[in-house]
Amino acid sequence: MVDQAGPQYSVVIPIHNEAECLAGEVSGLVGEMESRGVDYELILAENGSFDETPAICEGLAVANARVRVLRVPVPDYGAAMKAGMLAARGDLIVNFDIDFHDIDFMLKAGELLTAGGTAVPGAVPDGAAVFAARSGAAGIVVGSKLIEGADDRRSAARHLVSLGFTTILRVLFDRHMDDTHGMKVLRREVVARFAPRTVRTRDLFDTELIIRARREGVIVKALPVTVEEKRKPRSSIVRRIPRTIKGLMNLRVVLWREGKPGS
Ligand SMILES: Nc1nc2c(ncn2[C@@H]2O[C@H](COP(=O)(O)OP(=O)(O)O)[C@@H](O)[C@H]2O)c(=O)[nH]1
Ligand SMILES: [Mg+2]
Repeated sequence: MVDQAGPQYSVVIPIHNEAECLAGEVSGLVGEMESRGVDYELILAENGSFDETPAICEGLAVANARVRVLRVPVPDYGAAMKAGMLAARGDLIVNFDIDFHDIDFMLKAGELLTAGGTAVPGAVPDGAAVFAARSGAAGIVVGSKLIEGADDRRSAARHLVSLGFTTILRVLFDRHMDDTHGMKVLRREVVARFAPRTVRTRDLFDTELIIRARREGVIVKALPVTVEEKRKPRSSIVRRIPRTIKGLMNLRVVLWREGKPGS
C-alpha cells in the first residue's frame, strides 16, 4: 500500500487504445521499479478508448495496489496528463508514454531534483517552486531528444518535427527552451502551482506547463535520452502540425494578455 505521506515517484501515463501493449509494458515497468526498490505509484490516465484498454487498466489496478486508473470522458492526451498529475501523491511526478519510458532517466532526474539537500516535502505552501529556483535547485528535468548525447532512433521526419517544434518554442517563448514533449520529471510543488493555470490541452499541456514554470523562474534541466519508436504513433503527425502551431500562437496571445508574472 502507498502510505499517507505519498510515494517518492508518481508515474503518470496517458493511455488511449493501448490494448495490445498495455499489460506487457506495465508489467515490465512495474517489475523494474520493484526490483530496483523504487517507492512508486503508477497512474494510468485513460480516456476515450474503444478497445479492451479500460478493462485491462482495471485489471492491472486490482492486481497491484500501487497502480491506479483515472478516467476522463473525452479522448485528450493533455487533459488526461493534467488530471493524472493533479491526482498524483508523489514527491516527484513523472510523465511517461506507454511506448516511451526509461527508469534510468527517471532516477537520474530524481537525483537532480533532490540534489543539494533540497528534500521535497509532501505538502508545501504556494511559492515553494520559486523558492526552489532561488535556491538553485531544478524544478523540472526533461528528457531531450536533441541535445548532445541523445540518440533519436525514430525516422528522420519525426526527428525533424521535434527539432522544428523546439525551434518554434524558442522563437515564440524562450530562447533557452529544450524539448518539452517527451519524458519528464517534475517536483510536486511545481505541478501544484502551474498545472491548474494551464489553458491548452491535447499535445500542448506539458509544453504550456513548462513555459509557465520557466516564466516564474523554475529551473529546467535536460538529460539526453534514447528514443525508439516501439510502435506506430496513435495520431497522425500531419494532422498534429497545423493544430500545434495554431495552439502555440493562441498560447502566445494568452500569455501576452496575462502580462509579466508578478507585475
Ligand atoms: N489519455 C489519452 N492518452 C493518449 C491519447 N492519445 C495518445 N495517448 C497516449 O499518449 C502516449 C503517446 O502516444 P503516441 O501515439 O505514441 O504519441 P507520440 O509518440 O507522441 O506521437 C501513449 O501512452 C498513448 O496511449 C488520448 O487521446 N488520451
Ligand atoms: Mg509514441
